[in-house]
Amino acid sequence: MTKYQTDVAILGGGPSGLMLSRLLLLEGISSVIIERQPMQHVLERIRAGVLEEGSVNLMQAAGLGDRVLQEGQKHSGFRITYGDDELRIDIEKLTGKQVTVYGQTEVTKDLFAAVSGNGIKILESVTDAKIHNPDSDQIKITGSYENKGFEVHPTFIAGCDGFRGISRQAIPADKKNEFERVYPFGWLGVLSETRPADHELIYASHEDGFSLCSMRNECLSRYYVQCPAGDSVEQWSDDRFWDTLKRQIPSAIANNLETGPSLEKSIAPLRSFVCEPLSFGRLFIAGDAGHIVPPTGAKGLNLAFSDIYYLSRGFITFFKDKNEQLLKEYSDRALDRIWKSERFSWWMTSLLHRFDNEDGFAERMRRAEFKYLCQSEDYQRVLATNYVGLPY
Ligand code: RFL
Ligand code: PHB
Repeated sequence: MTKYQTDVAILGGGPSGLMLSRLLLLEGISSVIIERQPMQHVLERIRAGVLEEGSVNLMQAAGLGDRVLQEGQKHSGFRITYGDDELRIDIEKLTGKQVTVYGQTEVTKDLFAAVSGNGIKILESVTDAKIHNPDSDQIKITGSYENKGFEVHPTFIAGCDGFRGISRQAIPADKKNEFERVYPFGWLGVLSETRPADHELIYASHEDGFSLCSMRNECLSRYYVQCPAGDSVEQWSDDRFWDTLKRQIPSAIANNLETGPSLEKSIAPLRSFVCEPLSFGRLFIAGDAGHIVPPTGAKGLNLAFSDIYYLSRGFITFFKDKNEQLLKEYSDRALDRIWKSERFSWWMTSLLHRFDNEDGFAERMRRAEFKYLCQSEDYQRVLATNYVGLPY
């Protein structure tokens, strides 16, 4: 049995856990990261692509601004299309801000490089992790690492273990409320070594379903099409994927689309979910462990980072100033921002996707909303303000 003593035990080595560990490290606060997967797997997972200014600022505060500022693409707008009609949302003109296209794989790579080998112990490929006594000072995590039992004895636990992790389950049922919407569709994502459809993102609404044209760099594209919940990637040959995408984006863009073999293909189910509160005793949960948004608004990773900002401030004032106030306020502060992003992601999803068994009324509402957006700069500004990220 190996025993570790630390200030904060961090469950999960995804972007939330790594960012927290890094911010604490800079303040001389120790942490141990406990991750179920091999870190190589975590580093290769292809997910988010769009960073809010607040997330880039947090990368800079973590001393990791160089690469994201150099290699990230600054975008000052994106397009929404409805059939062959299109509207460009000029986010820079409307808000004075831009977003940065920089893949989650790159974010994770930067964070991992800053954390590993800098005195942070990362227990990877851990099995059977368990949280004990979260509401007492006997709090600990046990599990198995490299076929040997371990115990981590921290002052606090940060549950950054994603939607399917164990930390949210450690909050007793009568001490939490969970709110959920499961959508009847998912996103089929494809990464391909092709020139992106455009230099900006295109969110395409079509009567057959939603599509998104995104990118990672000038020769690497990321595309998504709406697919029924429960579909598997085996049902989606590359040809079927490209045919669907081309049908659902404006014909002028489809006619010039460069296609090629998929480097990666995966299906993500779409869900809205929030757990209240985000803390129990000495356990604090953050990122996807506490909430999920559908990816339509590009908010998941950005919300995870704003949680980590609030939580890191809480731990730092506790360990530096012996002041627990910010930790006590963590859940309320984080939830206030989370619910606004939940609202925005749900709204974007409803506007752009097609649901099962819809009647003509739903489509008319969607069309009216698109037309109103086209005509009202005020409405566009509301969209743009949420897209670039609410302040924290
Ligand atoms: P993660 O990334 O799920 O990491 C959690 C980690 O915890 C580990 N774990 C455990 N470790 C120990 N013990 C256990 N029992 C454990 N159980 C789980 C897991 O192995 C994992 O390594 O959560 P985190 O760190 O909170 O980060 C959240 C983000 O990954 C997520 O919100 C985003 O990817 C969401 N997202 C997007 N967010 C954006 O801000 N902008 C986007 O453009 C965007 N696009 C997306 C997305 C998510 C997508 N999918 C696949 C869901 C596009 C897609 C398609
Ligand atoms: C992505 O590039 O993966 C991406 C971009 C925007 C979104 C979601 C995903 O809203």
